[in-house]
Amino acid sequence: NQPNVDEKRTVVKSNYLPIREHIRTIIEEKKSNLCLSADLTNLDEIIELSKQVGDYICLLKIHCDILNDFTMEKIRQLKTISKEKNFLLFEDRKFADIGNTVSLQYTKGLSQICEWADLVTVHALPGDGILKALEESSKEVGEPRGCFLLAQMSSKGALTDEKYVKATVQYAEKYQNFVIGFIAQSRLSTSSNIDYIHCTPGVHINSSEDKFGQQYISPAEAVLQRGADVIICGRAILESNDRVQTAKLYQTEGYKAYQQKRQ
Ligand code: BMP
Repeated sequence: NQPNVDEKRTVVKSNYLPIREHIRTIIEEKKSNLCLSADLTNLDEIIELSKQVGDYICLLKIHCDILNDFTMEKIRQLKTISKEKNFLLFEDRKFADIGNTVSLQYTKGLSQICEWADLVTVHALPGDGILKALEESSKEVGEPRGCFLLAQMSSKGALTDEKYVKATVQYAEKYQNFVIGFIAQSRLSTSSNIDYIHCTPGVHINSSEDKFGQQYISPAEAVLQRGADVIICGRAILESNDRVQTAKLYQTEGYKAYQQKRQ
């Protein structure tokens, strides 16, 4: 006997913190505001890596459409590790279509993202129907789900100008339960007192750019100058000689700045 939607919502209320609060709690408990961007093409490798670095991160971000060996069984294994190690799973899907299509992309197909991803990324470009559709679909699962709206991108030449950012913030305020924060390069001013979580990608200590226009700043700059709560690091860790030690380094650097900012 499957619980109906209302019963599932009761489960959500009784067992889980709202997702924004949950992330803040993880950050404090684990002393980590590091999101590892595990941009690898092999899910088995991500599973192994998550066991090694899971204690040092608050979020694990993946791109499930680059995985050569994606199966629901493997992604459930990753989900189990995320619960054991207390980090949230984040699919960087960058939804950007009309509501009806994104709702299918979110819940159906080979990857059934909504079933396992605590968080996803969404572009505001199509208008706020995209958020209505994703939020509605998210209520079909028995766990809290949320999204980050892409307000500003780290890549050179991004078209996210001031007007676009302003409109994005307005959508976030309209869907404040589902939109838990932003992917951004600066602290965005909002008209409510909601503590939106700001995540900043493009973080690297030893590099300032890549050959395709990615632009990097240091963890301290991301947090203290740009106002990030969470730093997103991919190749800085993945391409290092020792992924575990480097993850610990970014954890330390990121959290030191996070504490400094919140004092
Ligand atoms: P790296 O640290 O290796 O440059 O990877 C950054 C990650 O963050 C990638 O997964 C990319 O898709 C994502 N990202 C980004 O770099 N800039 C943005 O503005 C938004 C992103 O999601």
